[in-house]
Amino acid sequence: GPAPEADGEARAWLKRHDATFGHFIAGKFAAPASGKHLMTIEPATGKTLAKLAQGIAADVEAAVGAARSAQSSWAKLGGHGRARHLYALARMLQRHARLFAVLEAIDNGKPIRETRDLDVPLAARHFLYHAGWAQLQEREFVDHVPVGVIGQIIPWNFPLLMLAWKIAPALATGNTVVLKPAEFTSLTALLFAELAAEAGLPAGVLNVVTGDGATGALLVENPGVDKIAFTGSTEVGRLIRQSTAGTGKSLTLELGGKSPFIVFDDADIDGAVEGVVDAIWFNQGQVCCAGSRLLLQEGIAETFRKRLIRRMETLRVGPPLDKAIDMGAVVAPVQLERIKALVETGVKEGAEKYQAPGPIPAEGCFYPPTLLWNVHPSSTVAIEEIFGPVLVAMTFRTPDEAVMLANNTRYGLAASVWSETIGLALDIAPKLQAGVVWVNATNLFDASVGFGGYRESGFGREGGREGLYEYLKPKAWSGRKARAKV
Ligand code: TXE
Repeated sequence: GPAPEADGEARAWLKRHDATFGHFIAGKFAAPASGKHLMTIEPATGKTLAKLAQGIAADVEAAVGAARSAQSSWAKLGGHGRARHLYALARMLQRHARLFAVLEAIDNGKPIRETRDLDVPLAARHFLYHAGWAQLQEREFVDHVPVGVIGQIIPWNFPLLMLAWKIAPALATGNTVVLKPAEFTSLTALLFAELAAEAGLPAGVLNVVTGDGATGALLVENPGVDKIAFTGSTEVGRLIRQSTAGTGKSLTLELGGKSPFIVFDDADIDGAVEGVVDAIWFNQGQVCCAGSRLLLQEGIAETFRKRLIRRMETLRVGPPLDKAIDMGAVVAPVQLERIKALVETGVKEGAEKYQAPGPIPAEGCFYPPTLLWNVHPSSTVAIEEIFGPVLVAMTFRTPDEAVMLANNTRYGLAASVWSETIGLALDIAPKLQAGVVWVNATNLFDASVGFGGYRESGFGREGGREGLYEYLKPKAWSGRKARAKV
């Protein structure tokens, strides 16, 4: 197969920083106020990768202060001025695409093929798209003003891409940002902040404070923050909603999911099998909108099971920098244990377990592609988000039953419908309670399409025109004609 991607440049960057990082505040690295660090590991090997600063209140205050000082001049720069910076950020990502792709793969455990072909180019595209909006702002968003200082908390499944989803619309509309990346995967955010400063982004416009959930909570509570934008677990989303409820802060939440993947008897079965591979084994299944519940119409269930298992036999699990693998490592030991425990529960509750038979590296956080068959709709694995490479399957008889099963969840992020009868697909799609419905497709994203959930998957949209409104406040103007002086 192809040679593994060389990691020299990424290792050299780590070495240049002695693999020890401060926060990034007001345009430069700042030593943590506590002097305390947390370790981040390389999930594929279990080895320590870097020391990250553990942010305490003083760090958060410094970062929020820097963002506050920078905000009015950033807003006054105007749409065209900010667009120039967003274009520069996109070009910076493109210029260092390989370094970002390799560092992301090492830090997160995901395959280099995905970081190279998806995470990094989609992040760049997000900046390009929002540069376009920045140029249109004064005409398209008349009577709107920036929200101000935005606290953004992101998860570990798409560290760089979630950074782009968060900061591009915020900066485009004249806000400044304090970003708290996930403790497992903060390195590409630190690299981004460093290179953004080199690319001329004014100091204080983007600040990065690292640390665990306690640091995130400090950012949420900081009175200098005007809005919180969060992507992560539903549990933490609920906490953040509670703690911002009594304040003037605005909030958007992008939370968990348990998205249905519905296949009707008349579907293109091979196409749908490939769809499943993408829906649940892309990014080791650590995808908020993963098609994690397979709903099969009874007539094709057995054929589908056989073809899916045959396809699973071809999936390769291995080190992230190996270009021939389909799946890398999950992000951390705690997630691996969580996945294992949920699969055990599924089996105890009556599911049949199939796992891809291919070899798995002995060290590191690897877990095979897994199918739980004959899952009862009320069993734990049919309800809980597993957030790993585990698909649960169940069957239905009629379209009405499919809709009922699909909507039988507290979530509502995405849904996928497979049928060669367009009338059937178009009848089902509007009945599904989800922020996006894909027909004969899955995982289609674009910077121009607002992404977000229904119900406990959260509220607010990222991307598209609607995503920009999340970072703007309407401001009505009215009055009387000034009295003429005589
Ligand atoms: O998420 P957390 P975890 C789901 C998924 C996963 C589970 C646990 O099911 O298995 O959550 O993952 C910060 N105040 N998703 O525990 O804790 C935290 O530091 C403020 C789905 O890693 O939600 C990190 O930066 N911030 C999801 C971010 O929140 C807090 C992606 C997300 O971590 C905080 C991630 C607090 N009290 C997990 N506690 C998706 N929908 O994409 C933690 N954080």
